[in-house]
Amino acid sequence: MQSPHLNMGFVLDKVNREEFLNKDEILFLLSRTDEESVNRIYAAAREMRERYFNNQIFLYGFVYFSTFCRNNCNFCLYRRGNHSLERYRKNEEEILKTAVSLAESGVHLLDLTMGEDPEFLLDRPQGLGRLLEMIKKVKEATGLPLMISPGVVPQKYLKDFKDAGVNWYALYQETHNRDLYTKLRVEQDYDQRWNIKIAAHRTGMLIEEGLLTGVGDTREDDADSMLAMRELDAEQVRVMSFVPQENTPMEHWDTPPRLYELLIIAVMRLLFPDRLIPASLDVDGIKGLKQRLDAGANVVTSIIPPQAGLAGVSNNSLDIEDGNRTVKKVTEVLEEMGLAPAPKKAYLDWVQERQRQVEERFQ
Ligand code: SAM
Ligand code: MD0
Ligand code: SF4
Repeated sequence: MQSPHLNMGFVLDKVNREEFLNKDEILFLLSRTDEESVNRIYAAAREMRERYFNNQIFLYGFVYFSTFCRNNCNFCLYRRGNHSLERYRKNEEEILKTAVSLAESGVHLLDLTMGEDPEFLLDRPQGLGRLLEMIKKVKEATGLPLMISPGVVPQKYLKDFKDAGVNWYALYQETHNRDLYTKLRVEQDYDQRWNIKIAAHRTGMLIEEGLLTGVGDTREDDADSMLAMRELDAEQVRVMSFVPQENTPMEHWDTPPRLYELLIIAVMRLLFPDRLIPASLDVDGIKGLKQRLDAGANVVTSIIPPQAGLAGVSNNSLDIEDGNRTVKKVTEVLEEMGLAPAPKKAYLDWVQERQRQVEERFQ
């Protein structure tokens, strides 16, 4: 039951004073459907973004270097049970070439993402050794902050990642409802996934947490996710709408209307005003960028260079080969909105300061 005393003025005042909302208040915001209320929420989200980031947006280049995966997530194209997929695993030279071209195009960070590919996750020297070498070389060649999305790894790997120059460990729970989690991430332990993020944080990496919407999540689940993100104190938080994938158990599910994803982005901004919140190009391509920024996102993810033979995740090929997922195209959209790519130094400073805080806290 929602508390009857709640109204937009009360909740947005609280947000403006940067008091964290309770679950009822989060649910109140997530339940707004009338245009006027929703627009007020977006406007408040933009105001909060401006308070901490002015008009500056961070751009993330994305290198999905292996589409092999030992897991069988029901929503994902790369699940091991999908035998109709042509998979790839890029070699070091290809990865470096893509990384350098993304760096030259002006991204602020490189996100090295993979399926849980044993070729890179087996104990050293074969698997992990190869992954660490690659990470170090990308760091050396580009000098950019790095994010990795390797899935769940043995805890003893974390320090190696940190020492290799990794700044961010991204790992999304997708939902914080354990029953729903079990249906989505089949045969994967909830606590193991949760705990490795905490361990990564303690090792001194920044962490990204995320939720997937349109997969059977209720508003209450999503409110719980916000509370979990707060508990985790993740530096970057995200939401993506589910996009059905051929030859997967969820292929006949609908993709949800985007209004709800946008509302979640805005509510995240109100709850976590000084954190990073992505607008992913992987869900609706370049045409979906403006609305996500209008909802308060301040990072553009899944920038992918054409002609590198790389795939996205939820939209494997959308906008890639026609060069629509590039810094140039994204910058055009930003400028139309009175926004701009942040100076390189602004992003470096942000990451450095946050990492300093994390290290201080966990020392
Ligand atoms: N394998 C690693 C993992 O699962 O953590 C990293 C890569 S994984 C493909 C990255 C994220 O993509 C998932 O956590 C999920 O949120 C998102 N994703 C996968 N399939 C999706 C789909 N069909 N629609 C929307 N998002 C999807
Ligand atoms: C994205 N496809 O940002 C990427 C991916 C992994 N750290 C990020 C989900 O949309
Ligand atoms: Fe593998 Fe990640 Fe896809 Fe799950 S979401 S099947 S772990 S690539």
